[in-house]
This record gives sequence, structure tokens and C-alpha cells, in this order.
Amino acid sequence: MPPKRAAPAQRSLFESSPGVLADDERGRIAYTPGLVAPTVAQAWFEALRDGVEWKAERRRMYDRDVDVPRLTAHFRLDSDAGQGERVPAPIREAARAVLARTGVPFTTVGLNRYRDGRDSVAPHNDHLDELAEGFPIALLSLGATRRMTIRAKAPPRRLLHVDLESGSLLMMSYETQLHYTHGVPKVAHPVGERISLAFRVKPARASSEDDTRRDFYR
Ligand SMILES: O=C(O)CCC(=O)C(=O)O
Repeated sequence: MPPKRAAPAQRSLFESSPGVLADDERGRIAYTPGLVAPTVAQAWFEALRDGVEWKAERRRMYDRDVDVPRLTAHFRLDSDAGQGERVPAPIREAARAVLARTGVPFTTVGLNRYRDGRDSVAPHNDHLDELAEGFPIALLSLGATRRMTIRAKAPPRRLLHVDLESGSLLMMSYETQLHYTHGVPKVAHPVGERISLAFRVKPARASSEDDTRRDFYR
């Protein structure tokens, strides 16, 4: 049975206010459980699971093609995006909730669907040239709880394990992408499906691209 919350021993070291997991020159990481009520989170989860056109991708890794171990989708949120595909209502509602909480005008959302414990995302950081300078990343979780591992790239050592509950929001500042990696490891125990909504502000140049760089993270 996975634990329910951020590991307290790690949290207490850096917490200056509830949910703040790190806040210093290497950036700020904050976890907010219950941004969205459980019934709403469950309704959004089901609507997105059943209604989104999920992509199963393959990537070249060294000398062979491998499956990306999760399903993905991507939407632009800026009104002048002119995308043929309509942004699903749960995503528009989620974007409103995240904007109300953060005040950040996110322009894109990348969806990850973890079908079971074999799905994962390898440790990585977002490429800074794919983010508008200074803007954070926000991860809204729906469905089963999965643990995220956040690790400092250089000493002093810092390792955070954050159990991302349905309806929760994890914010990582722009600077954290320089100093930390984050990933969702595979788990051996049975676990239900999870969908994450990764909100980003893309620089104008990158905003027309479809998260291509991100897809290198396996
Ligand atoms: O599923 C998550 O919460 C993490 C997603 C992620 O790391 C990414 O989209 O870059």
C-alpha cells in the first residue's frame, strides 16, 4: 500500500509553510493537496481517460525503438492557438482552477496517462528553452496516487518523495529545472490509472510545437 503523503522526514527539512517542500536559491517546490475536490477530480479523470485521443509513442533510444511507457496528449490553452481540436471541458475547467490558484497564465498542457505501475516517466528536467523565462510548471494529478521522486542534481544532496494524490497540485519554479530532476518511477505493487496535467508557459517560439522535446523523457 503506497504511503499517502510527502514523506514527512524530507518535508520537515525544507518546509517554511505547509506544503512548501523546498524554497531557496535552487528554486521553490510546493505541494497542495485537495486543490480539486475528490468527486470533481474523479469526474475529470474519467472524462479525460475516455474522451482524449491518447498517443502511444515509440522513441529511438540508442540503437533501438522502444515504447514510451505512458500515453500522452497535448493541448494549447491560449485562445488564439487556432488548433483544430477543441480543448476538452475538463481541461478548460482544470486550467481555470490552476490559474485561480497560481495566477500563472499557462499556455499549454501536456497530459500523461499512467495505465498501471509499469508506466512511468524517467528522471528529467524540463528544458529551459521550452519554458517562458521565470514561469513555473504546475502538475495537477487525477486518479491513482503515484510517487514522484525529485532529486537535486548536485550537492547538497536533496531527495524528495512526493505522493501525488488525486486533485493535488505540485508547483516547481523555473529555477528548479536547472537544479533538480523529477520522475515518476515504476512500481511493483498494483496501482490504478493516473492522469497528470502538466501546465507550462511556452515561449512564443516554442508554443506552436507539440512538446516534442519533452517526449524524449522516457
Ligand atoms: O506525471 C507527472 O506528474 C510528471 C509529468 C512530467 O514530469 C512531465 O510531463 O514532464
